[in-house]
Amino acid sequence: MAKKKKVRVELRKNRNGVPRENAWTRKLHEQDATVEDSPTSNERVRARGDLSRRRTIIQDDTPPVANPDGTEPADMPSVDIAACRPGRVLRVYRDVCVVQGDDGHEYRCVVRWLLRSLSTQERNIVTTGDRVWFRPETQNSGASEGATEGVIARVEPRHGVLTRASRGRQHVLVANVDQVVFVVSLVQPDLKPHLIDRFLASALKGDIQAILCLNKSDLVDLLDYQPLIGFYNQLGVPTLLTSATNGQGIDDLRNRLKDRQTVFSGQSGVGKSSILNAIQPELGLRVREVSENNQKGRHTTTTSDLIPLNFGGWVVDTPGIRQFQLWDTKPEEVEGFFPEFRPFVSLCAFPDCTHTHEDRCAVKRAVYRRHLNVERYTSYVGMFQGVEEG
Ligand SMILES: Nc1nc2c(ncn2[C@@H]2O[C@H](COP(=O)(O)OP(=O)(O)OP(=O)(O)O)[C@@H](O)[C@H]2O)c(=O)[nH]1
Ligand SMILES: [Mg+2]
Ligand SMILES: [Zn+2]
Repeated sequence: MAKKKKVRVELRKNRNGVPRENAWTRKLHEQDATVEDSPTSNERVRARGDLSRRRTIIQDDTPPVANPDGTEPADMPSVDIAACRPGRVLRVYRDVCVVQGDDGHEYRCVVRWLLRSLSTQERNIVTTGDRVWFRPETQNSGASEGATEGVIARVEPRHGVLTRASRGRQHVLVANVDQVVFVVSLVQPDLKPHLIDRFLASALKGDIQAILCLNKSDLVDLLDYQPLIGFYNQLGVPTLLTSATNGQGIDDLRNRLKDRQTVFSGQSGVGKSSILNAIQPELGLRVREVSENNQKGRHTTTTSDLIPLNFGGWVVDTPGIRQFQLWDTKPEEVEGFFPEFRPFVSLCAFPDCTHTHEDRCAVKRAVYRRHLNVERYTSYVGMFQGVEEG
C-alpha cells in the first residue's frame, strides 16, 4: 500500500487565470471533460511573501504496486490540502458520489476526469467506504463557502476491500471495511454451499474477516444445520443462525458489529436489509418479498449505502449479487482459499499438483477417505476451473 506524505511545493504558474464559468455542474452532465478546467483563482491560498508562494499537498511517498499485467499503474494525483477536504464516500449512484466531509456535511461530488482516466480495469474508480479528498464548490460561483457539491480529486489507498469480477472488469463493492457478513438463507432462496465458498474466498483475498449468517432460521428444523455450523466455525469463520422474524442471533450479531466497519453481502432476498432493520429498527430499510423478480436480478436494495450505527461503527448494505467470480486470481492461488487442504498439499506426488486431474494427489485421496469435505473440494474444482478459463 502506498504511504502518503505532506510536502510543500511551488505554486502553480497559472494562479491568476480566469475563473471558471458559472453553472459548471450542469455543463458537466452534458460534457464530462469540463471538470478538468479547475478554478485556480478560487483556491484559498493568498500570496503573502515568499513563504506562501508554496502550498501543502498530499502525495504518495512510495510507488504504487505494479498492475497484475506488469504495467506501471498511474499515480494518484496529489491534492492541495488548502483547497480540498477529506471525507468518506457514503454511496455512489451513477456519476454522483455522496461524500460525508469531516465537517459532518454531505456533498454531492463528481469524480475528477483525470482520476477516471487512471483506471481502465475498474468498473468505478470511487466506491462506498473510500476515503477521498474533494474540492467543495457551489454550483453558481464555484466558491467553496456554503458548498453542497464538490469534485473528488484523490482516493486514498484502500484496505479491506470486497471485490469481484464483473464482465471482465474489477468491481470493488466496498472499501475500508474490517469484516464482511455473508448472509445466506437456509430456505427461500435455498442454501448454496458453493456460493458460500466463493464468498469466503473473496474475504480471504480482500483481507477481511468473514462472518457467516445463516438466516431465516425460523423456517427450518435447526437440527439439520448443526454439522454445517460446526464445519465453518472450525474453519475460523464465526457462523451464526439468525432470524429477522423471531430475533434469533440478532443480539450476537449486533455485538459483532459494534465499533467495526462491516459490509453485508449475499444474494438478493436472503434478508440483508431485514437483519439490519432488526439490529437497528430506526433504519427502516426497504425489504421485499422474495419473488420471481429477485431471481431475475431485480433487487430491493439498489445501491451500496454506508449506514452509521447508533451503538458505534458502520455497516454497508449492498444489493444482492447473483454470481460471484473472483477478480485477478491465478489458478494456483485458489488452493490458498481452502486452508483445510494445507496439511495434505505437501503429500501430493507433484509439487505443482493442481489437485484436479493428477495421479497420486493427496488432496483427492483425503476427500475419498472423508478427511476433507467433498462439497468444499467440489467448490475448489469449480473455482479453479473458473479462474483458469477466466
Ligand atoms: N421468515 C423469514 N423471512 C425473512 C427473514 N429475513 C428476511 N425475510 C424475508 O425475506 C424477504 C427479503 O428480505 P430483504 O431483507 O429484502 O432481502 P435482501 O437480502 O436485503 O434483498 P436485496 O436487497 O434484494 O439484496 C422479505 O420478504 C423478508 O421479510 C427471516 O429471518 N425469516
Ligand atoms: Mg436489501
Ligand atoms: Zn494434489
